[in-house]
Amino acid sequence: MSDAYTPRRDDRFTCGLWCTAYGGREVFGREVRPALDPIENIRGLAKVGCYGFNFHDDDLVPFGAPLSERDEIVKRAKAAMRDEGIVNAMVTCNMFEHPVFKDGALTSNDVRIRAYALQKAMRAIDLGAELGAKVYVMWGGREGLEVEASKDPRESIKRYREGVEFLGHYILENNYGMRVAMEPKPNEPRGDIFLASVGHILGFIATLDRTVQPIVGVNPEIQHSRMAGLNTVHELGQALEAGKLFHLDLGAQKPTRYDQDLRFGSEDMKETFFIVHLLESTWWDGTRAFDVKPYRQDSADEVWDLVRGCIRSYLILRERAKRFDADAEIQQLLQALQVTDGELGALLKWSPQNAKALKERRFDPDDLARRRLNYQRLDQLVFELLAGVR
Ligand code: GLT
Ligand code: MN
Ligand code: MN
Repeated sequence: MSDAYTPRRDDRFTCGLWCTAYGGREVFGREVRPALDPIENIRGLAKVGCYGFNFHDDDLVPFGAPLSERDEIVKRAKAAMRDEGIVNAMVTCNMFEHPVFKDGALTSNDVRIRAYALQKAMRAIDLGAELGAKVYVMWGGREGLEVEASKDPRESIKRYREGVEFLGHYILENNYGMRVAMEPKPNEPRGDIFLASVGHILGFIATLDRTVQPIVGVNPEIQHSRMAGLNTVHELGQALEAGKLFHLDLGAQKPTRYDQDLRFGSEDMKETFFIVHLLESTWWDGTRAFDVKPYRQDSADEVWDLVRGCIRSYLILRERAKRFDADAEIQQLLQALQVTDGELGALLKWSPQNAKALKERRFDPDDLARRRLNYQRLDQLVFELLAGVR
């Protein structure tokens, strides 16, 4: 049965293979669900309405598999993609699971490990290129520390830069047409992870070499932003304004806890609404990617309900975003907030003459402070719209 909240291909919803394959293993308990075959996983995601899937090298090809097995799996994956009409949108490299990465990959103090990490990453990029991935995500889960004395933070960032520049050049050299999206996270699995927020990554990108810089951007994740107690709408807004939002991981999270990866929409509906509103009202031609985990309590078939729920909640909020834009009272309140004056506005652009004119201008701050903003009404209207009574 289809309704207004049935996904279409051009909605471009995607999901990570690691999400639906998550068996429930965590620090206090082992798997609660049987392993999910990656090819079945790709088919399953297509059936619940995904346009694409995202994967780590090791999600598809088991770690250390010989080349013949890799090629065979790629063949089967391509056949499944063709049959089901699903694409590969994003590839990433697992540089956190194997014990070799226990103290970091690209920022390890051991040059042999940094070299091995680059080799593994290049192979992951090749794999993604073969399947058509447009984005290479770099989540440096192990790039951090618990023992502050163990790493010089300046040296670690230099090493990180060397690694990102190397991989950026590799992508350009091969004409893979891929862009790199770096994913920040404040902590977990490390006590502290380098490049903890969107702002850290934007600052880091500004220091990259000029050849690679245009193809490197950010992959914010709602959960990671909320773990740090930040405002995700503002993080996304700044990345968008900088032209650096290359991917984003949608999910839900209670603030300042471990990475919960809850179903999109299941926490903080208002912030989630403004995320959807921002994406829908801006230039955004990327995918709508979910990075979520089933509950440990879910049975094997319920992992598909997780993805269905994410998609449906996004589409419901998108419909609410349209209503917000069409709501006469809300729009009138928003318009009234903007005070414009062409002559004064022109003075705000720097020039020595404008500086002189501004210094001489007379203002009445008490009068300016008296303006009524109507924020009680505005926020109440947003609540009523989201609660479905408007
Ligand atoms: C891991 C992490 C995610 C990253 C994935 C990509 S793996 O599940 O928690 O946020 O996006 O490496
Ligand atoms: Mn993520
Ligand atoms: Mn997460």
